[in-house]
Amino acid sequence: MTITITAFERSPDRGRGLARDMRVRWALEEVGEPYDVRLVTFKTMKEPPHLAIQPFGQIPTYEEGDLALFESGAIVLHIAEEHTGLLPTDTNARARAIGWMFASLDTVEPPIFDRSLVMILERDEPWYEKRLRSLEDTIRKRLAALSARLGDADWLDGAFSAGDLLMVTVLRRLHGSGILEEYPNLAAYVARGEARPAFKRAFDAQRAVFAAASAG
Ligand code: GTB
Repeated sequence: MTITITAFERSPDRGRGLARDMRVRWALEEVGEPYDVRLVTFKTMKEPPHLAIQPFGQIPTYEEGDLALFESGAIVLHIAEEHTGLLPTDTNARARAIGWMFASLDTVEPPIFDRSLVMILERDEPWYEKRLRSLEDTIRKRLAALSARLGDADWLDGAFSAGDLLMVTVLRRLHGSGILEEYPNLAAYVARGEARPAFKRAFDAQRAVFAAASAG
């Protein structure tokens, strides 16, 4: 059955692969599943056909036969559960890998995402500098803990898993901030993720969408 995901017709990240369809593309590439992409605009994503699949009017979504899913974490988990390669088979190791998926989305991503938002939306507000500093303090706390846990390992818990896939997509959002480089093992971890052939295929595919939109 054909898998169809949704992505921005013209991503505000200008092809840097920071929007959340990137993690779904990457997961599909890791397990070798082909997929189609339905591109949506900021207008069409708030209209009834898209809202029927994604109640908050966001991307990404995932459709396959009778199944329609939203929330990038749930989509990546579904892909990982349906295929081999993104979750260990051992029950305890699998539970730990899923734990890392939640950690990336619940514990590490919120201050990183808020920092980006504040930098776009609150730059002219009187509280801007203080709020930015506070978010960056929180980010550093999270990265220091993550860095200590990763140590010299390649991945967070044994073999590369969906937990690493999500964590790398979250940390990539810090590119250009200088913060990631304060933790050399995390910078190397992100580079290791980005060097995976599946990541490169996913990245090129989303960048081609932006290039086509810019040419048109
Ligand atoms: N929790 C949901 C999930 O994980 O699927 C969140 C989905 C979400 O935030 N989607 C965003 C969206 O559709 C795109 S990815 N926003 C439109 C809207 O809410 O109206 C977030 C994103 C957007 C832009 C950049 N960027 O420009 O760098 C990066 C990430």
